[in-house]
Amino acid sequence: MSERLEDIAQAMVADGKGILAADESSGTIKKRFDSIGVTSTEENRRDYREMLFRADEAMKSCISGVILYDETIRQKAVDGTPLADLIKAAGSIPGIKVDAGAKPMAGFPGEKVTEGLDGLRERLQEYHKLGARFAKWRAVIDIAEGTPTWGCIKANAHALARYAALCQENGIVPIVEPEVLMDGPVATHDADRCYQVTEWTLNTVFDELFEQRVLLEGMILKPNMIVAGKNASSQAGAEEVAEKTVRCLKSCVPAAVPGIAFLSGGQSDEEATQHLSLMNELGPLPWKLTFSYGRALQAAALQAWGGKPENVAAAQRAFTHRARMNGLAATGRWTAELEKAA
Ligand code: 5MM
Repeated sequence: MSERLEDIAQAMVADGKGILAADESSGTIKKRFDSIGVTSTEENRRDYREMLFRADEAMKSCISGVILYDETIRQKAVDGTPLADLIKAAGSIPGIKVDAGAKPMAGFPGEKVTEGLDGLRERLQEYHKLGARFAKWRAVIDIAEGTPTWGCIKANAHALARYAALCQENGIVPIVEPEVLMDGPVATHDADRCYQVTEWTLNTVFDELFEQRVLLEGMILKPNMIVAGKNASSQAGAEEVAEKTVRCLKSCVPAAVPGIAFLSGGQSDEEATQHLSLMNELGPLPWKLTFSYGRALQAAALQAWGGKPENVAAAQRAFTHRARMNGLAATGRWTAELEKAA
């Protein structure tokens, strides 16, 4: 495979393919495992992720890349094959989460700034040797009374740009993820407020990317969709979400960016798929629109697996189904009938 940033970025958003976000940090994967009554041991985490990466049909046809956590990129499958090699063998690209998490921001009560720039150059060099060709850094912007503030948006956008520049220096495509939360502690805002905050955030992020000399052709944007908060009294319909998201992105994201791969953020599996498909139906668009889902790709598989080896085939079927539906959505060809037929 070509090592050019532009080529890697294009491969990450190849037609009908998207990204599997399997980079849950230890705390998050524990929560996921708690929900199915499975203890979060290193072996269980390995078994679960190996099950996903060995789902051949899904991986080969629909998954262009997998975002891994530090532990996972170093882990070996039961037969001794490095998990990163399983991903490569399926024709998919291993990626790595490199941020150190969103931490309370000093002087900004209730807001967070993502840390992890110290020593990042050296970590990226090591991850490159371990097979990673793209990375991910997630900034978290919460909407509540009086927040977000300019100080918080600016600090997060600056860190994202510094991270992206370091990635590119080391031959790694940065996924730039500024997530405006739909499921924060309050989350009663409507879709228009989400639009306003997302527009503000994206414009700030692209200003900072320009200032840090980030090559837009060699990056992928991972944004939220324009949706109401999960506790809002009224939720936007699917067409409205698609129309507002595309309008917001068109006004903020330069056409030089090869692709936009959404997070699911707490939407149901089917909503995340339907929204993506509807957006692609609004084309032609200046960039590819695809998925980089965590929960919306894994929830059904996690339930089906339940930590039992005898459920591996059923869990792989559940994952393959979601991957196929999202692969169709990435080209605007998903329908509710196809969902049911399967
Ligand atoms: C898979 O979850 C990722 C890591 O989260 P933590 O660092 O909090 O453990 C997360 O960044 C994820 O990649 C994105 O939010 C997309 O996942 P969803 O579930 O929102 O589609």
